[in-house]
Amino acid sequence: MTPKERYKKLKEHLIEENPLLVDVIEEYKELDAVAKKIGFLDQNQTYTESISWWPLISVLGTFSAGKSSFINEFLGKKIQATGNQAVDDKFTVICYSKKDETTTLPGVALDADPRFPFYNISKEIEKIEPNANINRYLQLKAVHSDAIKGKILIDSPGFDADTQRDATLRITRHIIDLSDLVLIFFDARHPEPGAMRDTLDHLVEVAKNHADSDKVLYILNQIDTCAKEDNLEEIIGAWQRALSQKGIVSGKFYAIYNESLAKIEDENQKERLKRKKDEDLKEILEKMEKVLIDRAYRIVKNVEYRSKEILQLLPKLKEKLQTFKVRMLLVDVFLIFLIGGGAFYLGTLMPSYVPFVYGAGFLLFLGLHFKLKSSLSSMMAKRIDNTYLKKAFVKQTRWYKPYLLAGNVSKKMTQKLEDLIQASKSFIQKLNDQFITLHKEPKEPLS
Ligand SMILES: Nc1nc2c(ncn2[C@@H]2O[C@H](COP(=O)(O)OP(=O)(O)OP(=O)(O)O)[C@@H](O)[C@H]2O)c(=O)[nH]1
Ligand SMILES: [Mg+2]
Repeated sequence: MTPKERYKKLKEHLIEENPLLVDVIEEYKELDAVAKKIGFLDQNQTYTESISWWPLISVLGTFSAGKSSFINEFLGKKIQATGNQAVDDKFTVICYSKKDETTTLPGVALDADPRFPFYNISKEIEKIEPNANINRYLQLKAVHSDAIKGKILIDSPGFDADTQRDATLRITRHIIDLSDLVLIFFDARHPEPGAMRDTLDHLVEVAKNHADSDKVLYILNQIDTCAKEDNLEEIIGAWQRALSQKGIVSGKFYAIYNESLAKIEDENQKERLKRKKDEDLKEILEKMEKVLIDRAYRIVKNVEYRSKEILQLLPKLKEKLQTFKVRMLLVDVFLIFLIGGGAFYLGTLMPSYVPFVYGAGFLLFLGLHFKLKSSLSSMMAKRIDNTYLKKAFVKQTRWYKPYLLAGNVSKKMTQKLEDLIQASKSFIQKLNDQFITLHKEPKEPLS
């Protein structure tokens, strides 16, 4: 996808799902233009690719824990099959669609959509299974539901047998890395460690070691099943102990159930369980909403971050180019003396060939000049660690570019970057205003 196509597609999706961010695309375009001019980006690159625009919420956990039922409830539509045996054998990526009917697409469709941070998922799968078919592991569902606007949800196959494929684990790991929020579901019918087979251990291990472990929520589902024996506290206790044995001591623990699937006969139990569930579910849903806001801030702040990064790299680039200039000047002076001297000497020996000798000398000079220029450029580039800096240095020292002009970054460009930083700051202000109004407490109804 070319940057132009990407801007266009992003814009189309944002207009539908998150219109607040539409204007940020213009800032990214300007940023891209400056970065391309200096050489920090190639023509086919764009900073819009350096961040994911849709927050990703993944739902993982043991099989039959109620992951798909939770998602259906959240969407207000039954789009995922549910049942008491292992139902899902694929990861389902769920996104918004303005069309009424739900469309299911094969996993490869993810590559063509700028909403997904999955560009490399096929590569990730190919690492383990060279001829793997991505469609075997991933599918995409586009659903018409306001709840999913601006977000991406992933439903996953339940962790069960030890036969779990390596690829599934790899994808899970990749998904945890990419996710803004991870919900790990457990089943109150089997909360004890025995239910956490090897693979689940692995899942918990990955989530636990994640630098950003705040994003993982541990959810004990189907607590309505505790009503019969009235043992909610006991079950929650056993579950938390099992998790703490795995080294998870902090983190967020929730206990919920799906109201439309539960049958609780005892009214007292019903009230008590519902109170617990309502409280916890509210918090989970708030967290799912908050990732949308956090993403918006990150996307806007990224413009500021990238602009500052470029401003910081510019003096370093100039310094490198200055060194390059001085060395090339020395090379040229040396070549002129050597070749000029030689030509002068030959000219005195063969006066009738003077124009020819000087012509040949000039060509020789040009040849050596360009050869040495590219050698010096690649030699110096090799010693530059920062990839952006390296790229810009190589671009500015190409053989055909007049080296005496290299590094002349116009005041206009630095000004543009300063402007972008300011624009990003006022955009943040705009977000603040927006979300403060959204979060305002409703006024007391007049009685
Ligand atoms: N009583 C009760 N049953 C539930 C609840 N949530 C889900 N179920 C039932 O539990 C079974 C499994 O639910 P699913 O939503 O298919 O579970 P899953 O985690 O998606 O399962 P896999 O995709 O197979 O891993 C279904 O029969 C649901 O109807 C709940 O909170 N309470
Ligand atoms: Mg399922």
